[in-house]
Amino acid sequence: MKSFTLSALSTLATVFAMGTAHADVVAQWNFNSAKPDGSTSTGSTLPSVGAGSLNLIGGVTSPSFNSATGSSDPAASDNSGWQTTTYGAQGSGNKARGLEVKVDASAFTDVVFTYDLRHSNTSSRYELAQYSLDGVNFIDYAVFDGNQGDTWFNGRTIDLSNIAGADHNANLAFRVVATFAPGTSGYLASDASKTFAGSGTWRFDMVTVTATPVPEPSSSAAALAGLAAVGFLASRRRAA
Ligand SMILES: [Ca+2]
Ligand SMILES: [Ca+2]
Repeated sequence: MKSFTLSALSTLATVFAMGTAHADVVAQWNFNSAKPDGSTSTGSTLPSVGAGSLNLIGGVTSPSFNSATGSSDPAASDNSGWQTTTYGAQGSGNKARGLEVKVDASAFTDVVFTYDLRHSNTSSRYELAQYSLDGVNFIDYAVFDGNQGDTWFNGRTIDLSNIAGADHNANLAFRVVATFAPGTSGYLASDASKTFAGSGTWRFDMVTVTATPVPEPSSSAAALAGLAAVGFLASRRRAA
């Protein structure tokens, strides 16, 4: 009986641990109309899940929503992406123009930012992903290569799970900005046969922040109380 009880306790503890280790969506933008309307040229920049802020920076504009067929969005129809343009002229605006996301992750650990991006043929081939722990100062994370025009690059990832200061952070921010070709002072076009143009477009979809929620004190207490009750019953059985 004792070994059975210990085994049961162990199983319960494992279930409890698994229950608190899953990743939640802190904020997500799928850019689709909140209510599908059969048109990919209409959509929304409000979070489709969770809460956070989404902005274009450095003078980038968004003239429209467009079809995001080819992104990782599971929507079977009415799948829109956020079309963005007005990037820097050749040789200007390096690392300054793109998209910015801010979230309150004070109740989370192991924060991961992901997005899908479709480069137009004349848009900047290189995208710099950055993060910020204070919402003001940005740190370069990685340069991603969009080396094909009119092609979706899905699941670009900034993983902050091993970054000191990223857990329980109320001022986390992420940026995806156009950057010069590495080691040069100019942009390259995504399609090697084309000339870069600031009027080229980047189309975003599935801009997502996931993280592991910190257990609520109440749910932890309830789980511990449950374990204590099992232990109490077991001890009664042993005593009987
Ligand atoms: Ca729509
Ligand atoms: Ca979409």
